[in-house]
Amino acid sequence: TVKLKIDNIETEVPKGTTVLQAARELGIRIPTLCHLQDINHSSSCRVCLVEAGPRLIASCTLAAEDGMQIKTNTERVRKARKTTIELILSDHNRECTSCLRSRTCELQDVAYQAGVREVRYAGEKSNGWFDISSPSIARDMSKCLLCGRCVAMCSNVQTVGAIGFMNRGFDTMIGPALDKPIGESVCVNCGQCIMACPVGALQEREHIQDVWKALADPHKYVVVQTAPAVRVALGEEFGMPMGTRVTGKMVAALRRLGFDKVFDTDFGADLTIMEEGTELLHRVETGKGLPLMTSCCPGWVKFVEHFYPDMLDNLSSCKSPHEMEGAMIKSYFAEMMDIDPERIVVVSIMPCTAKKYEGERTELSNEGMQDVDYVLTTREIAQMIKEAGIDFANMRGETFDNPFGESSGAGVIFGTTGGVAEAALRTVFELVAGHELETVEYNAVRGMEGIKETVVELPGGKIIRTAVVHGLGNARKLMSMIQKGIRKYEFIEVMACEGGCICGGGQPMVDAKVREKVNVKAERARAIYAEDEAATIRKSHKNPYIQKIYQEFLDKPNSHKSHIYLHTHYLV
Ligand code: HC0
Ligand code: SF4
Ligand code: SF4
Repeated sequence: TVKLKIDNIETEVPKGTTVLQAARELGIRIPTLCHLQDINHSSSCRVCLVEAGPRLIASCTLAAEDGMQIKTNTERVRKARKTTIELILSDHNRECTSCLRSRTCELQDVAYQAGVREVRYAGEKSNGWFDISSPSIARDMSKCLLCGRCVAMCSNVQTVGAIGFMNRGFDTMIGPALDKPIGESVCVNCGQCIMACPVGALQEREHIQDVWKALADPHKYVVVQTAPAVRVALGEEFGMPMGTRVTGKMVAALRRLGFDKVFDTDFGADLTIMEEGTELLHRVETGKGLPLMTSCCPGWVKFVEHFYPDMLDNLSSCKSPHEMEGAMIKSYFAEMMDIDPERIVVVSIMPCTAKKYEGERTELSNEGMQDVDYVLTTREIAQMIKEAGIDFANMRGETFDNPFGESSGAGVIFGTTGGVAEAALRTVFELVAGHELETVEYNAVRGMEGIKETVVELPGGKIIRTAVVHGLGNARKLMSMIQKGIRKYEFIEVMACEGGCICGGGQPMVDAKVREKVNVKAERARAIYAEDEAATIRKSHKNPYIQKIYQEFLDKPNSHKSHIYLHTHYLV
């Protein structure tokens, strides 16, 4: 350990601790913009200045040393911080009132905390490009601070490297190489760069107006479905504590917005388990196409297309749950209700920006109709609820509509890392055994470790070695071990975002300083598992509406009809 004094308070911290951390532990809040715990340590914004003897120095990269005397609150420090922030603001598009990060903007917060009342410098504005070339991600370069948080996220955590620093000096910018539009880069649309951005420079492509328009059109039959992870995060947008489950309130609010039916994507997840579990058993029996890799995360699918095209056949042919559900809404449900499917508009509420891209993929359509018409993020639906003047926090809970309203606990855990694997094992085991089993929970695939493994022996002796990874950097490590032959598996679950969909690129923003105190992944995952425990049905094949859809429409898993509607093939 080392001993130092910060603002005359003596403290002892482990060697390697930064002055910024040491100060925070003493309850001294040094403002920062570029610092993102465990991800970005570039000291590029220089807002976190402190006095170390005669020097003014950035505290986020300054290692605490024995005998240091640090001052964080002198006239000189306060003035220098203010000047730094004013200089950042001088080159920033300050249309705050109409910015979608108004309220969650960390630059606003830092300027407010520092007491900035004027911007004394008239900066020349840098590149003001608004890039909407991607179906998922919009870049407003007039707001970029060059803090580098998005670059660190995309390169170090996700190992995609779609964006980086370009040029030097005043012309420095962040973007894809050669200043290409992001839609033409290797970006996989995960949106983790948005979650890292402290301001409104990176955003989702908004589709709120399209959905309002559809809702107002009397000729359209507009149905909505909600992903598992949305119900454990949406409350945060309305001031509720992280990890609050708001399923009932969410359903009630959606009904109030005017959707004709409010369905649950968890039903689609149950359907996916039936199809993918059957596919897994088939591959294990024939020994072909192993390991089977999950295909429900469109960020991961695009990652495979770009970086591991020779393993495309290992991806499950199953469409993702919300796409399966969209296909069933426009066929089975349309038939049942005698509605022309061309009139139906399917809106998916997802924690994810990549789902916007997925929704537009032509592989996910049928007879020229997209399975899903619009994808809105958790943040966008919160915006619509606010625009409609709905008092969300005080709503009385309601339940989903059938036939896609009933789901199992297995469907809901899809929202967290390990959930798809656990849900699949619950069903696959019983399909093979032919009788009910006590085991419901598979703890080995739970938790936030980067790579998790479990081995399950099926009745009859076949073995399913399962690996679960989250975060594309971890996925790259796993793929490399598989390609080198160091590891062998039958089944692999990959979610592009660390933590799984609960921490997807469309979820409520969490301030960098909150992330230092709260384990966002763990809080939201706890809520997901609580939702599963509270469910009366815990296994997908026990869902009576799943049994019904096979009896009335699909026949059996992997049937000819399910191949038409529920499966696809990615070719690149
Ligand atoms: Fe997910 Fe999904 S679990 S990808 O993370 O599989 O977005 O929540 O909706 O489709 O069900 C996201 C979350 C989903 C899908 C489901 C899967
Ligand atoms: Fe990188 Fe994901 Fe952002 Fe694309 S969406 S630039 S892959 S972090
Ligand atoms: Fe989207 Fe979930 Fe994949 Fe993240 S992990 S890209 S939220 S599907």
